Amino acid sequence: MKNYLIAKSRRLRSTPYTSRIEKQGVTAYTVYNHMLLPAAFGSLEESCDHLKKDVQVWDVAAERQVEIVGKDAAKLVQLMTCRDLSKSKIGRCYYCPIIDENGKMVNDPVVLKLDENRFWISIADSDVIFFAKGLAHGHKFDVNIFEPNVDIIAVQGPKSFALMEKIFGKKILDLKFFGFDFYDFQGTKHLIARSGWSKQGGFEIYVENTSSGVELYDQLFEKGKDLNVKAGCPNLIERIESGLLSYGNDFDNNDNPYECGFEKYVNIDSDIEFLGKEKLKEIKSKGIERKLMGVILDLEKLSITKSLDIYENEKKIGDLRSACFSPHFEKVIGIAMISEPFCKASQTVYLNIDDKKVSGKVCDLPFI
Ligand code: THG
Repeated sequence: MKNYLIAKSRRLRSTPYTSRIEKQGVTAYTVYNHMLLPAAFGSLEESCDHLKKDVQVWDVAAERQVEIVGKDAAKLVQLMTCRDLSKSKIGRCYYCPIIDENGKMVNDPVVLKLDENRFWISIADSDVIFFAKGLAHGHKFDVNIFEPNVDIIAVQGPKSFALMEKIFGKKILDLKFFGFDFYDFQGTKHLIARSGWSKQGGFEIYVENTSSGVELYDQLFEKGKDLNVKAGCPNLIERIESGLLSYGNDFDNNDNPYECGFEKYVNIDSDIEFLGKEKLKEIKSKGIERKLMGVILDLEKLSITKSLDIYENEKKIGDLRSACFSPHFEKVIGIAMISEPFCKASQTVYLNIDDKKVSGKVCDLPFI
């Protein structure tokens, strides 16, 4: 397949770090929340290896924030998610499915509780801000909703702890998974969370002061030389192996949270009010007819630009939504929506790829 350039414009927003990652050798972009998101720095396999061994700095400014502030902020955030936030604490992050009135997925953000009446919703690739504004207007909520100037730098990989300690001191190591706090860099406070879209450990720096943020970006590379720091980005191989799901790729507004494996974030039995609650109760009592599963294919190369049909004998039983070659498994692995009763580990399946019959097996997520 031929590759094409992406035409840049104001609508396709750059980030404060774009000029830096371009000097550092970004080789592919994707578009996420109407913004450039780096997708590769050369070989995905080499970057995956490096991410598992050392430390990478990622420009993930495209993980945009929707700020909700005001008297009814907590009510609005709770209305949008099926996860019970009634006992949520300031200084914590919460992975929250956002659900519409039909019980279908709208987004799967990380929600940060900044204050009792102030939240950031760190969104995946869909326009949550308009959903939030519509709901707030319809319910006559007293809230202010906007996209703040926040551009996240992620520091990911096993050596991220050593690198962050060099810059912010020992106390950064006290941060618990999905906790956040404020840390000083040359006189500027930055919100830092222990989180990130990899399972290799790390931090996310929510940069509000852009000029301090770009200084910090450069410092991470300066101080990380002996740790073999490299520029990177969310890695397709690592995230599929780890079972980190991607809105728009693995699931979208046609899927419900049970089908996506999000049941532990669905609290239909608590007395909180949220959109789609009755629908989700109905779905749960009927039981789901399909589920996101892993698949391992007898194939050494596959890149996906649309769903691919999955068969068992002559019957279509699902669709493959993401895939990559995994050096760990020495096969193509992928994430697929598979129908009952075929969504069980070791079910054999096949796909037609380039007019060839390719066989594979269903497995549980995560792969690793
Ligand atoms: N970080 C921030 N914002 C984001 C993402 C991120 N917005 C877009 C996208 N990623 C949202 N999707 C996810 C998906 C998974 C996780 C975070 C964001 C994640 N999951 C952990 C897991 O599955 O193990 C922990 C979930 C939990 O608390 O149980 O980290 O990456 N800022």
